[in-house]
Amino acid sequence: MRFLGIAVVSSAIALGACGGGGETTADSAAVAATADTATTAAATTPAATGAMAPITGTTHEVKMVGDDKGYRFEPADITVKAGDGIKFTMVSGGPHNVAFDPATIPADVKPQLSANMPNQQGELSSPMFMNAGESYTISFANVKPGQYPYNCTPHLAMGMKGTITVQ
Ligand SMILES: [Cu+2]
Repeated sequence: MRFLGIAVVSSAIALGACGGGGETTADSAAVAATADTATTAAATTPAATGAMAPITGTTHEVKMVGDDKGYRFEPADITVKAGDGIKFTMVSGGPHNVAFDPATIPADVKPQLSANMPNQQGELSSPMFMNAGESYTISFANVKPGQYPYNCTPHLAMGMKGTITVQ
């Protein structure tokens, strides 16, 4: 168990260093973790989020709406720049969520996107939101440029979906 613990700590630090753009190698991070054990990890690594990359740019807003015109994200299609985030706010007609179909997300994008989605209820799926005013923010920091389709699981069949383009 002792060896397992050290391995987890050092990989978390190595990922953090990559996310920050640092040049720290996995080897030197492992040495640092071994030398200074758990205190370093506790001070620098958020619990259970691993390599989550915080928003450094603009936070865009998308509404989750269900009314007599149908179920939708407003706007459904949105373009963000590197470091931006999107705040999804529940307006009406829930439950709504924000879900990416894992089959549509490239393998080299999944780990960072997943790390940037707190409280997932399934792979790349946010919790359900029932009450107006609830919101869920996803950082797209360190998510590779590309087009990522997403949807609301309960209303997918009703066309509640969109595309997030990361530049
Ligand atoms: Cu919905």
